[in-house]
Amino acid sequence: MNILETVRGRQTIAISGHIGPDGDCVGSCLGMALYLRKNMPEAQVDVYLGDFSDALRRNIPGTETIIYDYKPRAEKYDAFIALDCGRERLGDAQDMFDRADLTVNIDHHVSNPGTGMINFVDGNASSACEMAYLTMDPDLVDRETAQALYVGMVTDTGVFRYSNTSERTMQTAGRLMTYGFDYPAIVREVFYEKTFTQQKLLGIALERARSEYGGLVIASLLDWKTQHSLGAAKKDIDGISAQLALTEGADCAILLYATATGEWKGSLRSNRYVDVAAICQNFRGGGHVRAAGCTMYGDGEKALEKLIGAAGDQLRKQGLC
Ligand SMILES: [Mn+2]
Repeated sequence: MNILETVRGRQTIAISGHIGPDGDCVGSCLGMALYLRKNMPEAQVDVYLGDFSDALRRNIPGTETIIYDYKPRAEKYDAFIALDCGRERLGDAQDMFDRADLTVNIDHHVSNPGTGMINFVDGNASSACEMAYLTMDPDLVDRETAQALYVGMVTDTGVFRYSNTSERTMQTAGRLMTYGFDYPAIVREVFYEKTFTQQKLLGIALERARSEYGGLVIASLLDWKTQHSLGAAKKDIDGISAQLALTEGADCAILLYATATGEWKGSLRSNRYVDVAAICQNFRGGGHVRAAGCTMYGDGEKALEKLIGAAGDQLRKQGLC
């Protein structure tokens, strides 16, 4: 697909991605918008997205032009480009998509059959950003567009570590780097950097961590008093269980943390053997086999014991302990 040819002559173009936008979603939408604004200066190009993190805002050029209130800035768009999702995850932008004269869908989710009149969907691509770049003429891409796309590639591949990273991914990323932006800063700020509160909480969770079943299960608990004294919010907890799961020899990580209302939230991760979705389904939760969550009540220590025991049961059944 050549996106300039695809939307040639269209005067009003809307761009949007999925609700709860991540780095790939914001990066692909802004990368596309910056590219079209530069190469189709006569067109009105509007981006509609929900809110996202400050780190993404600082590192993706053009976020100040995003329309967050989803109030349509055109009666009916000549073209609508959906990135990083199909029509069903567009949220409040769905109506604009349905009314547009031309709909284009660029995505990398296997589950998306292609919901536009014109589709460019590849379930093997690392990111919507990788695909967006393939629709562009490299000579017409500028540094800002390249930077926006690079952010999305970094986040969706976990800094080129996940199995979705292909030879083409690395070649595309390498090509983007030639446009000359500060790529070490992007990797640090959008992927590795944590707030001081996040660091303190992680430190406390690690310090209190228990190693069970010969190190196969690592578990920790954060009570409400600890979180409250640090002024911590839900987002400060994110990433702790993933960090626990990086312990050598560990298969399953369990973090149990209290919420303001006195309930407990379990955040579970596993590397190879334990099906954490199955565990969480027994405690008002669910998720994926390798990452899941649940809600528990009563005494925190006892709740943690139950989760540890459930992981142990699975490991025992598989003859691992
Ligand atoms: Mn994506």
